[in-house]
Amino acid sequence: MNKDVNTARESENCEAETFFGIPKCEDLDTLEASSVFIGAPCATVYGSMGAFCQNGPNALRASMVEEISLVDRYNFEIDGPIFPEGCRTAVDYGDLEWDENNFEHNRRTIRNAVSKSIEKGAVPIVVGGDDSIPIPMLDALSDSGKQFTVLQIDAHIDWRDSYMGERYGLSSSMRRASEMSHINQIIQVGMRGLGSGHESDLNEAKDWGAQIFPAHRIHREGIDQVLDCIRSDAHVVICVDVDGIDPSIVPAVIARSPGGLTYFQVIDLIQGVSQKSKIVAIDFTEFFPERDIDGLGALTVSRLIAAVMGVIARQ
Ligand SMILES: [Mn+2]
Repeated sequence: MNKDVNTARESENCEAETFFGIPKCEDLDTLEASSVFIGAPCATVYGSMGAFCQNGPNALRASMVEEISLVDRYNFEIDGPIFPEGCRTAVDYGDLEWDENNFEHNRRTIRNAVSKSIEKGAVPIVVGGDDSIPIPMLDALSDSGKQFTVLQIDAHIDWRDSYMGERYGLSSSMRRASEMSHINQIIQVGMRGLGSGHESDLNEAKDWGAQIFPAHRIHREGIDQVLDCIRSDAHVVICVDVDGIDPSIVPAVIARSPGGLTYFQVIDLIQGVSQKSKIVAIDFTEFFPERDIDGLGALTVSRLIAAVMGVIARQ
């Protein structure tokens, strides 16, 4: 099938109603799905940076417009159609409303949406927004009374106690996770280069028991060592900061760092978790469409999210 170049260009700019043409969910009280795409443009921002990822969810929806007619085709990443017959599909809840000056309100809105989704038996796929989004998402899990494993994919460890006077910002997500009594394991994958953290942050992460796999170790030794850390009865929350992926395929981030994970290392990690244990929630953060190159990052991240929907539908 030849695609008309002009048609493709036009669709890049058009507004997509939902991600990948999946049904829209207007009310989480009536939610019936395997997973739910929840756009979260903003949680807690640093004053000087603003809500720089606010257009992330819509850019990812727009990048899948050309693919909507292919939703029932064979997807080699997951060995079948995204939603095989007999599986519940995913739905799109749209974007949560937010206020750039009221972070507590944003966090409460995210927390409530995640909590309600889980209560309804759907896995929340929370699409940011910057990397402050995971904090209210992880907080919402305490309602279940269970213990959780966090698997973070990121170029950075995010263990700052506070940054620019803010404790709930994007540099502190794993530090805040470590303080939650319902989180008993943190595995971090993809670290490299220079971030905002100090050596003391890394030492405190290790002292807590965080299992840290820098990107170079993943490239040398593979991902099985990561999956080996996860117990088969674990409830796993996956936090994907898309700067954990290599900037050659996801240039749409605020600080590109060479040597990141490949598309298939990320897919295999997520699929491996699902096959071994259970994914209970996942987020994709730090997708910054204004820094993208020819829609390349949007293509990579939206294809990943589509594959994740298929992985979760099979759980
Ligand atoms: Mn990061």
